[in-house]
Amino acid sequence: MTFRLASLTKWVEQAAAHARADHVHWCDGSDAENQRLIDLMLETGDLVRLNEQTHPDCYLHRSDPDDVARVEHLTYVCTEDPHDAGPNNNWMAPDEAHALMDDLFAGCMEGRTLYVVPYCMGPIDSPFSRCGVEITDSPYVVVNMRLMTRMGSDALERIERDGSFVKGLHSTGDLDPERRFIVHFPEELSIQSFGSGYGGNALLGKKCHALRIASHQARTEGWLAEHMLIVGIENPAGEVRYLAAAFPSACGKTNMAMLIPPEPYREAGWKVWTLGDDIAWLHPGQDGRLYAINPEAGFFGVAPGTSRSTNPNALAMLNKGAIFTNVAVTEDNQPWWEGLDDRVPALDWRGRKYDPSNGPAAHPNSRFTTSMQACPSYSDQAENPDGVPIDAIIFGGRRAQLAPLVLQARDWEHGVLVGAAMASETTAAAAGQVGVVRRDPMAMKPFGGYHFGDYWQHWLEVGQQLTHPPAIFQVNWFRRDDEGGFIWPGFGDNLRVVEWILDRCRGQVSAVETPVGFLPEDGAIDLSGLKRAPDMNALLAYDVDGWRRELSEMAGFFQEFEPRVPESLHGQLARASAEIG
Ligand code: SAT
Ligand code: MN
Repeated sequence: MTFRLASLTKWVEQAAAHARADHVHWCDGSDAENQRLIDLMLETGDLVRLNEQTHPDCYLHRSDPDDVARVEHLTYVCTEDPHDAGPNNNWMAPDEAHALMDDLFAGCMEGRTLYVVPYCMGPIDSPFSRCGVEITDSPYVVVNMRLMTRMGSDALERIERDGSFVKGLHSTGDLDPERRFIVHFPEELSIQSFGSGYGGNALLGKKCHALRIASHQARTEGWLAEHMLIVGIENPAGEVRYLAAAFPSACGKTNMAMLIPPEPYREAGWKVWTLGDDIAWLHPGQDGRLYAINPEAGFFGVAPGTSRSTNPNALAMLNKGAIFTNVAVTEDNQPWWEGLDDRVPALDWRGRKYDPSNGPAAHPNSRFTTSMQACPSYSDQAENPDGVPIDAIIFGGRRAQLAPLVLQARDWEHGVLVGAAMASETTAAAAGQVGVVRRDPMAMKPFGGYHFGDYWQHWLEVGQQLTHPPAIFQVNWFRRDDEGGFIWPGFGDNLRVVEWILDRCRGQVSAVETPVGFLPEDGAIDLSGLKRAPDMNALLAYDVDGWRRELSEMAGFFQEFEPRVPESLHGQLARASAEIG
């Protein structure tokens, strides 16, 4: 490479000098480079080769046992004005954060190689894509970024063309949880992450760039960066409609993104096409519709629970060229996790002889990384630089009670209320207690790069630009009965609900109107072919007292974001409360 952007070269030189890196390596993203890094990690023990017959080119990484999830309490948004970060973020003054991080990075790469990782979020030739460069001392990060983004020479060329990029500086440091910080400077378009090698903390293109920094950029540029899967649903007539769906981490986004239709649907000709499982960048189009691209190029999915019955497409793409993190292995060195099958693993995620008294064999947040192209349901529209038009937006949470299987918002403005008030039980994807209900607006609680009040206002403004806005829905696959069992079968059968959603979008079915939105009429959800009919009365019940409490909790939650909560959200809430009485 002859010419390089001066701002990029200068930043790399400064970072290398400050961290006292032994070598600097500019990544080109080639197969040969990838192989060299893998060989290096096999030597150091950072990777373990898996069974070459059953899983060619697949590797296992065992992380530090204290470094297995995102650390929300150590994640900061550093804006000049603390109010701009909002109560939804931890805030630190930019000067203070720079001083803290400068200290941590000083000399931290002594004896190590510094990798320069140019990447593009989104199709290389899309006007909606945005680039970044991650500096890291972790070869594990490099090989994961190569699967998760368009990484290497093409991205570097685009960066030189664009003249701008998001700066991400990362070091695993000494993996000391006391010296671990993930800090964002949205106003400088930069990220610094120290002390963790885990996915969302270390693969900076993902949550740090494509959500926290991008949501800030999106606000100034008039689009939305969202924690959403993108999926195409093909009906028996061959028409494909696209949906975007937001769920908190570890609530089944990957499964829904590559859903296999249940038997009668498959026979009738329904197909599901995968465009993304985690992040969507949404732009108002010239025609007044909303268009989506997936900024990522790979999946970083939760392994436990993935099986031939729950997600056969995922299993099919995990046989070749996949990286596993913190899963268990069988006697013959195949990756294994709870819910995969009934084999007994030999070693647990820490590499110890498996002993059930130590807990699960695979870490509950163990992950696989694969390229999107390996997915059997990969959509031929995934590389479309213009994105795909979205007919419906779905907000989903994990709630044992109250939230019905599906509900449709009255319109965009009401839909923004539905999204803003989303609640879900916490999962193992973040450090902390699991199973506690918390409000998670638009599933963006951990990922919103600015004040949620401003964010909801921005959603409303984007809606105003759309003459044909997507219809907005709320779903809950996770309702439980008195014995604690799930009432709805979930997984592939979720297509039954999606069919109703698509029918509603096209005005083909009527619905029951309640103060909190539209519910399916009796019998409107097709249950044909189900072995056991679920209790639809329970799943679609409208519990007046429960909703009255819920609305007052929502009002209390919005209080935290005053004075920046948009007037129309108050209006929507007041309308629902008045109708409930
Ligand atoms: O760890 S990640 O942030 O990459 C995945 C997730 O929590 O959704
Ligand atoms: Mn996610």
